Amino acid sequence: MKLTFSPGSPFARKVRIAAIELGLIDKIELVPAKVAPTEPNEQYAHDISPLRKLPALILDDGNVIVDSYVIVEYLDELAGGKLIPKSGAARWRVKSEHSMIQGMTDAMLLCRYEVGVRPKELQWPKWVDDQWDRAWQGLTRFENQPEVLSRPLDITQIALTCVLGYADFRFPDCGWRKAFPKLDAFHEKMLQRPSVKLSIPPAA
Ligand SMILES: N[C@@H](CCC(=O)N[C@@H](CS)C(=O)NCC(=O)O)C(=O)O
Repeated sequence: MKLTFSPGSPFARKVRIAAIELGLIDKIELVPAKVAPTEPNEQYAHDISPLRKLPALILDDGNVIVDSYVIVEYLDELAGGKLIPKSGAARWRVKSEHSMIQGMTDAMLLCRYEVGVRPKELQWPKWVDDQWDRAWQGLTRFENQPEVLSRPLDITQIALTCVLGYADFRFPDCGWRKAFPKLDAFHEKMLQRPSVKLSIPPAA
């Protein structure tokens, strides 16, 4: 299998951490890819995904799985189901938590694109503030859910680690550690895992 990725992508990082935790990383070749808004990558659009987003998992039979959640779900199934509960209330709780963190990560990424990619004269600060508020309110929600932070490893915790790592990477002065001490302690604990440590985004 091949996984398209970039070292700074929080979505690709989630898949990489999951693959390591599931013991599948040796079956996956990491393929660096460059995709960005307003920079058409025709080959990627044609061969991998018309959405031009990474990560994508290219299976040995040529089929492509897109979206980091779907990729993790696929890998989790291959490994016997360790990161996403198989049924019942726990399954829907974890999927829903994960969707919320996915939205928070999307919101941070949109802030990054607005501030770092969009021409200055077209930027809309109120819109950035609104997106940032969604991510921040989401972090507040998880700060107040200590049971999520202390249970056995699952996809919610991996995604939460990745959104916090993305905040460090792109918004190093945002002050999340001071605002969210429980998330800080959780993040420090997660950093003890080799999967988390070796996938930290490089200095921006
Ligand atoms: N829902 C997607 C989001 C993926 C995503 O937004 N990836 C970013 C990189 S971190 C991307 O490919 N951006 C390129 C673009 O939007 O043009 C997932 O979870 O895989």
